[in-house]
Amino acid sequence: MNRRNFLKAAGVTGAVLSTNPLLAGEKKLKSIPTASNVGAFFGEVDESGKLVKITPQISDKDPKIPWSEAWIDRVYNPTRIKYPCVRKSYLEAKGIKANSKPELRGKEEFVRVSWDEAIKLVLEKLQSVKPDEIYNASYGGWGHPGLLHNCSATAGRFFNTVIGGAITMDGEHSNGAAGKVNTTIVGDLEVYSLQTAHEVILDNTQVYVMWGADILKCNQIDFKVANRANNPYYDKYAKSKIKFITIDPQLTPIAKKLNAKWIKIRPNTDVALMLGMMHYLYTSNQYDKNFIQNYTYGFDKFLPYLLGKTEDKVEKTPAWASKITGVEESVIKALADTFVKNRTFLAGNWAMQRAHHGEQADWTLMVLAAFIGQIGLPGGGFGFSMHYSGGGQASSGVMLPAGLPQGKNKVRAKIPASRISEAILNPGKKIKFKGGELTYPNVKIFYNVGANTLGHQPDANSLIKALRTLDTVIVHEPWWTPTAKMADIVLPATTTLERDDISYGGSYSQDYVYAMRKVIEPLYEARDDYDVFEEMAKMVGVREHRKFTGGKTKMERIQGFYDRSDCPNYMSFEEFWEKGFLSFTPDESAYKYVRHADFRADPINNKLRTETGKLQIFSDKFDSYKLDDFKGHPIWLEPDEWLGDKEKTKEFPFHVVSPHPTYRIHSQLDNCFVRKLYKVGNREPVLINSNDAKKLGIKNGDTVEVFNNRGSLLAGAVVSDDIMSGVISIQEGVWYDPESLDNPRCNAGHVNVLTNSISTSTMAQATTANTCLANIKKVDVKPYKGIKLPVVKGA
Ligand SMILES: Nc1nc2c(c(=O)[nH]1)N[C@H]1C(S)=C(S)[C@@H](COP(=O)(O)OP(=O)(O)OC[C@H]3O[C@@H](n4cnc5c(=O)[nH]c(N)nc54)[C@H](O)[C@@H]3O)O[C@H]1N2
Ligand SMILES: Nc1nc2c(c(=O)[nH]1)N[C@H]1C(S)=C(S)[C@@H](COP(=O)(O)OP(=O)(O)OC[C@H]3O[C@@H](n4cnc5c(=O)[nH]c(N)nc54)[C@H](O)[C@@H]3O)O[C@H]1N2
Ligand SMILES: [Mo]
Repeated sequence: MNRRNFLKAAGVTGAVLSTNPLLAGEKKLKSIPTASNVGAFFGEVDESGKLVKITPQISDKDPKIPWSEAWIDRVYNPTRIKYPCVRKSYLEAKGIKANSKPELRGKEEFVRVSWDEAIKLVLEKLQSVKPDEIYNASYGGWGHPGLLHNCSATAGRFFNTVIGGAITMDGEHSNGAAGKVNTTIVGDLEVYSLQTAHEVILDNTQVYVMWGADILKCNQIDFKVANRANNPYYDKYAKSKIKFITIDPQLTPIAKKLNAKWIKIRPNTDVALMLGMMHYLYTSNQYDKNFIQNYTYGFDKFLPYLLGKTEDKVEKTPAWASKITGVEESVIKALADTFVKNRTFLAGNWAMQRAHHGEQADWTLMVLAAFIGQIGLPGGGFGFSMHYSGGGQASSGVMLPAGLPQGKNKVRAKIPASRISEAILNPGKKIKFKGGELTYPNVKIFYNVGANTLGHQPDANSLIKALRTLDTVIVHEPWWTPTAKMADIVLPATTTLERDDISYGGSYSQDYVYAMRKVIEPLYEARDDYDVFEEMAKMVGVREHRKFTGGKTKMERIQGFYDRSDCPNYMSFEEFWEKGFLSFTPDESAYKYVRHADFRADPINNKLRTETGKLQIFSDKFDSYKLDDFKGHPIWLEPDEWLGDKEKTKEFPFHVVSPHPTYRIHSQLDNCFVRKLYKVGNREPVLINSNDAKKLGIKNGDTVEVFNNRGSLLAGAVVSDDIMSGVISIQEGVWYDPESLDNPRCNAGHVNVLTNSISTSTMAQATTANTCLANIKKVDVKPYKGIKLPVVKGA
């Protein structure tokens, strides 16, 4: 088959099939290789074209949890959006705000409309406003890891090439605080950088500190295609002589597996703990003077602060740190002794910077690592991504294309991740940001593709309030998520199994390219986001259509991505597409990679990309911003809500942490059978310490209400000794489900009805989901039947 014919065959019918040897006996099933952010697998399809079985590919190193298998339930799920829908009043008012009753968003029924009608309505609306009045709420890329159909890429490309741009988010939820400061401090984001290889850790590390880093749970999925190849390493870790320490308000399963010593820390107080350790290392003369002198800048400007010789006159002693953190003074000293006397690796998490003053967390940890002096030594120093997308795996170093280019956005206005609700409610308001100023734009249209904004945004009730003031809310979604329910116009999207794409994985190992082949035909009236955007581009004009497609078909794009990959084991695209993947082995040297080894070996020629070429304990640039809540060197600042606040804890005595879910990607998979593995009475579990539970008369399995001034939720109690007293933990990502139209209490346990929408500081303006106090009590309520679907008239 020549290339052109092949493209035709694959594009039109998706009919090139391969045989999976594992299924030799089951002749009737067609086996189609594909991949997703929860793993690579073969979709087994019966004669009627129905997906009936999932067989993991060999690259999936731990298919125990039914991550991939869940796709069957997910694609055929009753929560699928079947048709384009428009909110009733919006349709009747033809989208005119004065009559469309925006306050009824999320409360009113929908009406089924044709695709032609829906697309016309969307496009007319977009053309009735200016690009800088449209907020493109497509976020990140957790919806879909394909290079073509990535939701933010398709949406971004549409707005930039066809509409004249749109307002976007500045920063991100994952690393919003660190992301704005780490480059100035060490010349690199660090949070996404290549990590010291597992082999180096196993051979050299004596003490491994999981500084809130959940290296097991968070590594089960991948921003690209998950391989779970970290899991076998953890078996080796468990058998090794490495001494593990976990600093976390809760004892994670991986900490248990690695027999880690558990340091129970009050949430949001890590910076104080680090300062206490540094004070001790300095006064006991154990800090690494050589390292400080040769590899860092600004020690002399930081020291007076550490020793209490600046304005605050507070010496940051271990005793001082103990009062703040709840960690005993002797333990703080012992930890610091252990760190300097052994080859110690500090694995930092991201959750501690997703908190008030989160900018300080990574910075202080890096300065502590500098005091210890092992940065750049095999198995020493720090890493901020050992828990993410397979961090620690050797990298093939193969260059893989970035995906569909978005083009240039002519709209310059952006909204920091934490400020979305406030910005919608206060157009024109000025705030401080990154040392400068930012003016909120005037958002009229909220356009959401591939994000569950009502899921991910802290203080959900303030977001709901804001959304109910807008002119128009448009959502593309495969499923009736809480965000889709809040829309005026809902467009049903295909899932990854209903279209062709290409991706690679894992994010760090970069050792596989995957054909993400279409396994089944689109269900109901679902369309690819790409096709919807292309259709609108066509309606705008020939030029715009050409700009959007670049003159290429989808299949040509996919092959183009493949051809641009710099693959050592290159095979023809046809062969690759048939086989489903292409793999390459990293070089020997990749297994020996030590982060910052180059800098350590030669700090002059391999200087860091910072103001001074060194690690900035002090930054003159930051200092020049003259901010109250962010200074030239790391500092301890009390969080807005924390267990050390005597006043606020009277009413709300528990600190709520909201970690990432064990069996979901955020809100994804909340609608499938996997929920049976962990829900309590059909609701999200809340982890509570056994002594706390006893005092409150709460037993395992009880339904409880968790509440504060921002909102309340119902959850199922899990009484445990794996969480410290005073802290409760509810995973993020539950599908928000208000008890009734007039009662916003969340029946399903969505933690963001409780969380805080204040920002980290006037520097990064990042989100602070982990800075949250609440109270908890046992309640007697009706059983929860599960997600309610909206009424769709005419369906
Ligand atoms: N309390 C609290 N809140 C948090 C966090 C926390 O730690 N605590 N963490 C934050 C972080 S770090 C993140 S990254 C965010 C994540 O926030 P999101 O990225 O918004 O989370 P997801 O639930 O993964 O949302 C992806 C959405 O894309 C949809 N989707 C999948 N495929 C397609 C497709 O092909 N087309 C379309 N149109 N849609 C598709 C899915 O159904 C899903 O609704 O949450 C943040 N929120
Ligand atoms: N299974 C799964 N894995 C994921 C994701 C998912 O949704 N599901 N999401 C991915 C994404 S988008 C991201 S951003 C990363 C998130 O990576 P992280 O933000 O690092 O992960 P979290 O699960 O939020 O938190 C990890 C641990 O931090 C602890 N913690 C909370 N507050 C504090 C604190 O103040 N101090 C200390 N020391 N510890 C604290 C929590 O108790 C938890 O055990 O995970 C990625 N991996
Ligand atoms: Mo994230």
